[in-house]
This record gives sequence, C-alpha cells and structure tokens, in this order.
Amino acid sequence: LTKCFLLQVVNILLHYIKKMFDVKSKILDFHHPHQLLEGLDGLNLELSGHPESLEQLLVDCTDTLKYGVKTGHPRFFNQLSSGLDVVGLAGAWLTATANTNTFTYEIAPVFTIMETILPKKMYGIIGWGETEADGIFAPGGSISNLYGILVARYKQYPEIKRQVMTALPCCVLFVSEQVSINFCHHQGHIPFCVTASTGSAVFGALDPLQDIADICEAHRLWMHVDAAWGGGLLSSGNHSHKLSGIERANSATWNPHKLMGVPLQCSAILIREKGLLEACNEMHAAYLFQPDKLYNVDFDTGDKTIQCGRHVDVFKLWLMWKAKGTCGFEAQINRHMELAKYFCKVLKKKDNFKLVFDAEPEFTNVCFWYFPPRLKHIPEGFERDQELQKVNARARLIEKGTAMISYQPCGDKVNFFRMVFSNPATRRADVDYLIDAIERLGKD
Ligand code: ABU
Repeated sequence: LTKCFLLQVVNILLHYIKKMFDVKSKILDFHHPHQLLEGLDGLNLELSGHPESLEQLLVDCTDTLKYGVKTGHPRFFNQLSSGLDVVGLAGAWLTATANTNTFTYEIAPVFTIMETILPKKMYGIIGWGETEADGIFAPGGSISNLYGILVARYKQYPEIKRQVMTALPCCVLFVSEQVSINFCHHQGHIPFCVTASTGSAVFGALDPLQDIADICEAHRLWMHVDAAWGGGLLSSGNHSHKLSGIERANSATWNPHKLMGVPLQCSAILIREKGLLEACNEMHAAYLFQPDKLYNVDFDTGDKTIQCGRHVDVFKLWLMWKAKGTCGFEAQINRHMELAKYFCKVLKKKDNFKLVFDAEPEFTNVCFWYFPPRLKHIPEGFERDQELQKVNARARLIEKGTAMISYQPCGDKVNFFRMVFSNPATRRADVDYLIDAIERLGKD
C-alpha cells in the first residue's frame, strides 16, 4: 500500500513536471485568495477531525499543484529564484527521504561532511582559498546576512555573549542605498560593519567592492558582501571580475538557489576567519553537543548557528555540482547574461518600451517601462507618471497565466517591470513572447 501510494504521488509529480516544461501550458490558473479559501472544483483546504483516505490525499496533492505556480516554466520570470533543475529536484527528494537534521554528525554523517566540502569550494572561488575559512547553509539570504552581521558584531564586541546589548555602544552598520535600510550616523555611535551588495534585488546593482574594501581596511570595519544574487557570477570566467574585491571581504552570503538554479532553499554564509561563527553562536546544548562523543566533534556543525533544527540544504547543490561540474554552472550563467543582453537589444529597438537604465546590463536584471499608445502624446511629467503607474499588463499576464514578470516602483521611478534571467528553461523565443504579450495585453 505504501509503495503504491508513493508511486502514485511520483506519477502526479512527473505529470506536473512535464506540464511545467511545456511552454504551451499555463504557468498559473489564477484565483483570488477567497476563492481558494472557499474551495472550488473539489478543492478543500479545511482540516477535519477524522482521517481521509489515501485516494483523497492523492486528489489533494493534484489540486495543490493545480492551483499553484509552475516556477520552472520557461516563461516564469517573476523571481530571482526560478527554474527547476531535475538533478537538484532529485537531491531535494533524497533529502526529504533521509529526513534528518544537519546539526550533528551522528545523525547526518554524509551531509555534515558535504557541508564542509561545499563551503570550502565556494570560499575557494571567492578567493579565500589560502586560509581556512568557514561556512554553513542557512534558511535564505536574509538569515545568512544576519549571521554575517552577528559575527561582525561579535568580532568587535565578544562580550556580547555575556552582556546584554545595552552594555554595548550603539553600533552602526553601513549598507548600500539599494537595500532599504536608512543610513544613519550619530556622534558617539560606533561603526562596525559595512555590507556591500552584489546584485540588488531590483536593479541587480553591483557595489564597487574594491573601493568599499579600501574604506573598510582604513577604518578597520568588517566587510560583509551580500552576494545572495550575484554570487553565481563568480562561476563565470567572463563575469566574475564584476565581484572583484569580494576576496577582501570578511564574510559573504551566496545563494545557489538564485542564479545557479539550485531548488529552494540553498543559501550559504561564508566567514573568512574560522572559529568565529561557532564562537559567536554556540550555546553548548549538552543534549546535542556532548564533547565526549566517539568521533571528531568538529563535524557537529549545529553550534555554529542560532537555529536548532536545520534542514539539509547542501545535498541538492552537491548533486548538481557533480552533474554539471563548475563548467556547467559557468555555461548556464553565461547563457543568462547573453539573454539579458538580447532582451535589452530588442527593447532598445522598440519605441513603446523604455529601459530604466540605458547602459548595457551588468547583471541579468533588465528594468523597463511599457508605454501604451494612449500615453505617447502625454508629455513627460506627473500626469504621464500617474498613467504609467497604472499600466496593468502584468496583472493581465497573471490572469492569462502565460507568463509572469514582477514590477515595482523604486525611489522616484514609478512602476516599472523587472525582468530577470535565472531560469535555465528560458529561450529567446520566450523573451520575444513576453515582449509581444505585454504589447498585446497592455495597449489600452
Ligand atoms: N531575496 C530577494 C528575492 C526577491 C525576488 O525573488 O524577487
């Protein structure tokens, strides 16, 4: 019965994957939240007191996928993380089957070793290869950045482990203008860290890391690089120079679940000075990290984190690395960059589209406005901006379910579309389709 149930689940998944890669299938059958809550067409999300049959669970699995978003569809451009790598998927299935916790070697022997191998590979690529650095996988880029900042503060004020935060002066963290925290500097506050961004979410902006490293060295500040999005560029001989200076950083966040296409989630925090991550976060839970175990407890990585339960995120990346080699990731990233260049070139030739920045894209983000014919004769200014803000081609694309692209305002710029390339299934024809669809659906 178990085997039969699981085989049927696998069949449902395989059917879904086939449809996901079929460019003619819809990405999404859009419904409003209240429709899903109320239930439609047999979908019932409510839980009851009695058990349901396995047949019903199979229907529930099918329905869950039916009303979801096919993020691996070649025309899904909505997120920085998109696409579905089948080897990575196999890794996720294996990890789920193993169902272990990556905090100790005793219950995750292979995975904890992998979690030493992969960070080493990654910090080797960053350029810290000569030193013994450190790293773990964390639940997403923001948490990885948090780890970087916690370690930066600990490095300057190790007493934070014993004292309350108010015993410290007010520590100031400097960040890129593109991450939404406000710069502040008051007399008496102590700068301790600069976080640079390589690949801001909207524009894909890359901070000048060498200049930032100079400043950090001059003022003895910790340098953290948020390369969650941009880290993948390091795999490409053509593009890694854009992160020049990252080798001088003290810590870096790098999310293989973005540009490298590893299934969610897979985010690494890499710390250049070995030992700091553990010294900063350790709590010595005696029921997990007994020092007198029969093996080398250096492989009990759990005390490096503020989490207790920790999902195995490393295996998908390990398996994909095996399958592609570094050259496979390089080819994939070069393709994304070429598509971004192509997309820009096509938009530049069209007078009803305008790029937010005219320059050649540094990354795979391409931001642009679409001008429907009715806006052509409205002069640049407030009135046109108000209308542009309302251009609703994106909403229509979602309703049609044929493509998905995100949009946002930013600073003084009214709503514009953000195209990103990270989906390995995307081809030029999909890019052409998107431009066409925006023109068709947004013209009135
Ligand atoms: N961590 C930022 C993700 C944003 C995006 O996928 O659009």
